[in-house]
Amino acid sequence: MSGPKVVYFSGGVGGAKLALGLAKVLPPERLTIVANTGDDFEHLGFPVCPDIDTLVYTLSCLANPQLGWGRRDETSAFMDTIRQLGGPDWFFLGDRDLAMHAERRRRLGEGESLTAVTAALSTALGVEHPILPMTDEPTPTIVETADGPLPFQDYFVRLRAGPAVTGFTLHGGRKTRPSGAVLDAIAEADLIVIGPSNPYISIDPILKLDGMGLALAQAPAPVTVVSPIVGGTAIKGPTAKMMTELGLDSSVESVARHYGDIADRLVIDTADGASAEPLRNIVPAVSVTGTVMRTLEDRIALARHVLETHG
Ligand code: FO1
Repeated sequence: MSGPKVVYFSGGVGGAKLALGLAKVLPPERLTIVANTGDDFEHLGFPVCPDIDTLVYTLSCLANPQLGWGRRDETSAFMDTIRQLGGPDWFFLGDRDLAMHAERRRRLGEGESLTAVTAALSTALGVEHPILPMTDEPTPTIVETADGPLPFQDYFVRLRAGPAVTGFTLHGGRKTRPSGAVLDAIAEADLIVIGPSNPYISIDPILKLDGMGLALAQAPAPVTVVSPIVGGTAIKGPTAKMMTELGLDSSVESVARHYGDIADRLVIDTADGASAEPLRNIVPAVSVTGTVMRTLEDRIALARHVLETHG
């Protein structure tokens, strides 16, 4: 069985777990992964693309299993030396990871698109499934907070997602188009899956690209959303905290309302099973399964559930 043609929208660590599960059950020609690039930034002169790299390292089995981001067996000579020289050390760039950014810098400098660079680097590391940046244009997410606007990584890493969030300025406030490769993949898909990533900072940057709403509306594929909220909280990251700060309940109902216009199906965790019935007033279909992915088997089981409940 080759399965449906799936396009999967993903942020970083949480999204990458299900990406790996899907990659284990679908061949490369049946799965296209679209990565958020709103977290990307220039640091120490290098173009850093955290969600792309988290997906690449996860699918190549090179990811740091404790952190979920960065590489396993990493060393820190570069960062130690930056610190010694009085440079910024709040954002960790491991020695092996640094090579990724340096090679990306070289290729971008030669005029290659981010899509082409990502394909080359992921293939070189043994990844067979296509990972597409959502766009080739710069799309910085700015987090609006009670302390003022903050570039994404300043908010997320330097300030440890501490300041209270009041909103987001996506794509640097500019109209930004999805790449042609992303639009082609969506038009050809049998199923679009939105991963259990943060809806505001990981998925909205993809969904709110200029022309994405039309592309999804015109695509024949239904949209399945996997809830990032389990039992009122997020497994990882500040999703639940953000919901509260934005005046929302941190609940599967808020997830359903957030995606209400585009979701055909919502997958929720067994911990939220009692909410399934009322949620059907917000999204047409709701399915219940274990969504917490601790092991590779969990990831594969969730991927199979997402694919089996399709159609
Ligand atoms: N997250 C951290 O919490 N601290 C870091 O120093 C850090 C460095 C880093 C370097 C490369 C990379 O690809 C990711 C990195 N991340 C780090 C993760 C990243 O900031 C976030 O997890 C994502 O942007 C959110 O999806």
